[in-house]
Amino acid sequence: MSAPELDNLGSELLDAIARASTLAKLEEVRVAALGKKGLVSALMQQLGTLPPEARKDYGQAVNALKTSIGDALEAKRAELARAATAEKLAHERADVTLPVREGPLADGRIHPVSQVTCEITEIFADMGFSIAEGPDIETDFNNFTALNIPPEHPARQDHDTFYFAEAPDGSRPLLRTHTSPVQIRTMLAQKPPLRIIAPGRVYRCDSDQTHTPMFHQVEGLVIDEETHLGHLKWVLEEFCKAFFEVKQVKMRFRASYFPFTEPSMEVDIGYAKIGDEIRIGEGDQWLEILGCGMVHPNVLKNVGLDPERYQGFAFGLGIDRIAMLKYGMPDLRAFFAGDLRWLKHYGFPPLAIPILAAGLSS
Ligand code: 2U9
Repeated sequence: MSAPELDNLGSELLDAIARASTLAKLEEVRVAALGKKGLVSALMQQLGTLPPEARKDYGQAVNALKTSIGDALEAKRAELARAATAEKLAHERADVTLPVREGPLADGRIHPVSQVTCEITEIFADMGFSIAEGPDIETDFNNFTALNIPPEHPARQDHDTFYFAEAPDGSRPLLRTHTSPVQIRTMLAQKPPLRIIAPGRVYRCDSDQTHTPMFHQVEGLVIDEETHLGHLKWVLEEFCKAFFEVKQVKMRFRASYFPFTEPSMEVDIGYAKIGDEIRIGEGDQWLEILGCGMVHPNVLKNVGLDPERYQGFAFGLGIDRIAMLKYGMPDLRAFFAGDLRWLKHYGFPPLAIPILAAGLSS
């Protein structure tokens, strides 16, 4: 192709570029001109057929054509893209006054058990307790024997334990019936002084209006050299005041029996019933809310602590029950039914994180 012919071709291509009215049409022109099987490639292939002295000029001319077509294509592409944006801006409108669409923060709810567990841990953390956790599947030793409940002890029957099949070594794993094995593990792993609470799921083969086969407990344990009942009473009283968000509480400690504590006590809290509402700290009625005592010397011995040197107190309470009491939820079984209507009604907004200084439930 001669130089004037190349010039002609260049003008035609530039014309085609100028006429392209859409990005798609421009792309067609680009492929026809610069694509692998396009015009410029074909021109380059002719290079070999020319006499050697003509090749340099021809090559330069084709390259110049390629550059000018490339530049024109890019300029046109930018122009068409600008025009497309301008067209969109002219016709599409965003109403910035519309309310923001509600996301998961508006719809999601925290289960009352999670919320109350959080409230309880916040209170004890403030008193210097650490949070301890352990597995749901436990050994017989950690759940019973170490806690002064030997194999033939009648308390084993009270616990309605879910057992797994016997292992080849004759041991029988079980679902923990209380969170006490967490304290056993902690005492075996750490040296006193100890100040821990163990919240978590526990399992008993029991199901009726007021019992579910899985429920939640929090237990506490303090072990030191001079720990006594006075400390226990103070801790529980401070806990009740903080949890029920009242200035005063009336508490009654009744002698009781647990294999793992001696002496053992059940604790009642004073309340008044006004209509359907229960007011803690007022009135003259009593409600049992927790159990406690001084850790039995046998339990200390079982984890290798000298009861002559160390003593401590422990307590346990049911999270589900105390949640029902604080937030006026009448039916325990609804807790685990997975009914979204219930959760919407009784659940907590995700960012209502309990903070003592701000008032737990405010
Ligand atoms: C160790 C030593 C002692 C934990 C204790 C209770 C009393 C208690 C019940 C309350 C209602 C369980 O949820 S509930 O059914 N718990 O009354 N728990 S003392 O004593 C321990 C724990 C661990 C090593």
